[in-house]
Amino acid sequence: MSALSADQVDRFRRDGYLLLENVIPPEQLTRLASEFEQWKEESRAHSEPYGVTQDGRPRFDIEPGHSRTHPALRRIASPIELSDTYLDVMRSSVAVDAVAQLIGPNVAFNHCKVNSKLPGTATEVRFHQDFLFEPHTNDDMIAVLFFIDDVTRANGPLEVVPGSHRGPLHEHWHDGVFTGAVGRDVEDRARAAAVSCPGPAGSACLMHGRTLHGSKSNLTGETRTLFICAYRSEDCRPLQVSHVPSRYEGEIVRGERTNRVRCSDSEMAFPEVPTGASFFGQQAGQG
Ligand SMILES: O=C(O)CCC(=O)C(=O)O
Repeated sequence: MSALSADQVDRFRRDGYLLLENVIPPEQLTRLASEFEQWKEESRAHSEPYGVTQDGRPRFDIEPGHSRTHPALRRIASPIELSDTYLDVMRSSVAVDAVAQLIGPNVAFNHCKVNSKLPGTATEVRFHQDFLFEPHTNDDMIAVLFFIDDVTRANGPLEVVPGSHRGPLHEHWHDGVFTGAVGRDVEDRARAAAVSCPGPAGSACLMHGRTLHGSKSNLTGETRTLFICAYRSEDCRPLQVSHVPSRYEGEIVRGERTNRVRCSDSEMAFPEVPTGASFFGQQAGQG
């Protein structure tokens, strides 16, 4: 049986995103949440970003203002290298079957991270398009945002501009610097057109790599944590080193390896993006 109905496929193609509920089974959801809780507790002992990823940058990122009594762990790069639970979700979720239906049949894993907004933290993500952080030979790329907590309109939900994946790629360089975000004029228009994507814990939002998106800070006393996994069609190849490196990068998660490369028919700008640019920036988009 297909993971998505014909109507869901049409909606994804039209809007560039699709919310699916009940994607993570309850037991797995409990494990994801309790492992995140453990990482949050460990973060109390640190006053600087810590841990180390494949390329030597810190794995755990904390917001300015983080303290033992007020933990503000906001990002974990590639948690699948620390946790079999997260690795299993990245490989085995029905959301990956949905990705295969949309851009498959052959699908490779790109990268993943946890993005958390703990109560009383300021992290906001400016509007951006993921493709600009990770230029590829074509744009068959989908990020799956798994909801570890309930995501409400007030706790900093993902906001997307429906249909923007069919529009242009916008400049993310401003005054000679890669800011990880679109310019203020594009952002104003994006904000006016954006819709938010709330949903219960256990849901997943599938988002096309060109879709304009961002999110505001969490104004509530409830944590909002997402586990974000990015996938690509197997014939879609990275044009630069991943900004969130992983030893699983390129693993075939559905279908098979063909070693074919397909280049986009359309004209696309491939900007030069410094490795890791803005990944740890507070206000910029995160790709
Ligand atoms: O955590 C969020 O709210 C947004 C995440 C995002 O924009 C991204 O990872 O590209």
